[in-house]
Amino acid sequence: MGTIVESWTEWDPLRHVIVGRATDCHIPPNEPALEAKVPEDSDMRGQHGKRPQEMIDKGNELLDNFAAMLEGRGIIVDRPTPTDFSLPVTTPDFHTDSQFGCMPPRDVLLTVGKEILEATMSYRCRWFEYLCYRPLMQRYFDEDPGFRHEAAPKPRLTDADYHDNYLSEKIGVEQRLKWAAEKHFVTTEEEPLFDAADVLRFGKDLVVQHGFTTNLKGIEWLKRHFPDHRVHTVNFPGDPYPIHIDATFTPLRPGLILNNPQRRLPDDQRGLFERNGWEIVDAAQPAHNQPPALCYSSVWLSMNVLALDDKTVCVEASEVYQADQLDKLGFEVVPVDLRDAYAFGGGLHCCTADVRREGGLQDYFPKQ
Ligand code: DAV
Repeated sequence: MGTIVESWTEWDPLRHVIVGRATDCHIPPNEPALEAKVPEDSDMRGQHGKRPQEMIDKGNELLDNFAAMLEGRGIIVDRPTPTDFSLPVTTPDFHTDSQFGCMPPRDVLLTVGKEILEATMSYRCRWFEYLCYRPLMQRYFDEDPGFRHEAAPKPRLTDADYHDNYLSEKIGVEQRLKWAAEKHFVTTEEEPLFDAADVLRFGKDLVVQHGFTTNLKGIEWLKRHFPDHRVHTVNFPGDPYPIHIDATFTPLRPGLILNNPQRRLPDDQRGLFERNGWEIVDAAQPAHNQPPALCYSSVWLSMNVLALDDKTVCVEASEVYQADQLDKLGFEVVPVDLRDAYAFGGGLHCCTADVRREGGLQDYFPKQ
């Protein structure tokens, strides 16, 4: 049987998925979006170039094992085709000396129903990342007459896209938290920008994080692009480096969301969930005090879980507190060894993108 593209939620039964690769992953040279995101005390500051081959090999081994486990459960798994990430990106508007990688398809590809939408992205080093997925998109297009392949307008990413006052490594966490609370993020409103990983799918409702990688114009673009959906803007003031919603707010099944206790959804944004009887619970503490070496993400990848259906969740194997919490909430927990692949772009949710989940379009928030 050929491919069918269709997925409306984060938790319906997973049947077909893309799992990323660590191959050729680079630490990109500095650029405005990265200057703002790489934590001030990170070991990545001042470094760039291809990551050590033995770390890449280890990352690929873990990603391959994860893919094989999913296949063992009857899920179809596809993989991207890495391009040469040592190549620069040059457009009429900007130049950067190298690219990034293709470990986190979740950042680039947004599956909504029968559509897969390539996000604009906001990092110059990630401008061409969609190319790694084009062989798959072409095949899905050939195999599934209902598949809608879409791409958001490529952004220009000139200096006008970034606020100057974020371009310093000495801002300090206090100032960052103040800015986050004021919704002053590194990206300006010059043009629509969004990463796919800032969007969560709840049937007829899409919940989108406004932060470093997605601006209000990007959210407005999504509203116009998905006129049959209700698009809700959220933000999480407790996060000094707000990129991607998937280590902050994690829906697990209808009625239940895990929320990062350091990045709680503000009270005035809870109405939609409360009116419709959804529970938002604090996620368990991460098992680690530090992210692994040369990693962009925080320790909260602990809650970057992948739901295989509304009763079964993949959790990183060392995240014992998160696993225990999910067990107590009634889930079957599938432990997956992935920590040594985090540095290539994130956790279990990041390194996957939905092609098909069973189930049709439903309204989980009838009381708007
Ligand atoms: O907490 O560092 C990571 C999100 C990756 N998609 C964090 C956010």
